[in-house]
Amino acid sequence: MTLPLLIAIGGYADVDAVPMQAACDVRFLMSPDEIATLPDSDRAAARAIAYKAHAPLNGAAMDLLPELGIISNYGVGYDAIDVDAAQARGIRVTNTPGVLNDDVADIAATMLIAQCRQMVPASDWVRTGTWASEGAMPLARKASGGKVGIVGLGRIGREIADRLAAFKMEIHYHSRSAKDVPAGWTYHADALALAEAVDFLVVALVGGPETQGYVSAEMIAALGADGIIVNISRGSTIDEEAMILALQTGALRGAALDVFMGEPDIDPRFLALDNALLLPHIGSATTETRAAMGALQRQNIAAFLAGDPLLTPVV
Ligand code: 8YV
Repeated sequence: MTLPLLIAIGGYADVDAVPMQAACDVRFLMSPDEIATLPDSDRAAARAIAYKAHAPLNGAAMDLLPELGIISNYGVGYDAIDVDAAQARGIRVTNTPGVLNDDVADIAATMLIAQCRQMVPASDWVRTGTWASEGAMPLARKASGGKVGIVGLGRIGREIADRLAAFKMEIHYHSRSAKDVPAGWTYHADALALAEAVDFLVVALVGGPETQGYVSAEMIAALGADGIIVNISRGSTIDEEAMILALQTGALRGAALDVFMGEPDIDPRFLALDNALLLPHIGSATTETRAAMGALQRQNIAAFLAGDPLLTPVV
């Protein structure tokens, strides 16, 4: 029996590659640009893409694959995929929601505490011998009891809020509409009003054109010189230029960032900022969660190939 042809784009390790190869005839590529280098016969036969890259996947790439029926994304955020172009061509798109909420929320909450309490500089204080030579570190900023504003109270935003509530923080949030939340949480219809009301902002928006620069220079100014920003969403959701300037000038106390514009080639000015905690997009990066994401990606492809309803369709 001929196996269906699957194009797997991005860095797939054996944990995902082996089960993919059991179900499909797989061509492994690193970026969508390489689709054009496949033999004509492969491009004509390809039924599915398993997508794990962050480079744009646009209509021109889809047009190289006349039998393509599904793009199954490895990740909840699918801003790299031109969903309108896929829909116009009758190509389904799926993502991996739900399975990564806890990991991303764990990272967001701990980034905020770590940034307030200066955990990375404190570790360096010990390792470099500064503790022994100079004594105690400068005092940090209290986290518990602070006012936190969650920008985007979707599935991940809600998990972050629940965790920070356990740190006795006062929860404020902004989203398109008010949500069913515990008593005492405050909804702000206006994002700027949220920034004015809180000490910390945690950004949990979806990426894409609608949220480009959503956390504006004005919001950063409103957060104030003692404010801290955490971002686990996409680099594009914050006006990065304004944030860097605010961090450089002390107009913002600190930032804890797991995502950046142009990652992994991030703006080099970040590297010189000792008030920024920088992580290499590890929100969902645990063995357990990545296994669940890979499984859900493959289940969507299998459902499509079997003609069954997709598990987690975007379109
Ligand atoms: C990435 C993510 O998918 O789910 C998302 O939206 O950003 C991550 O989990 C991960 O970097 C794998 O590409």
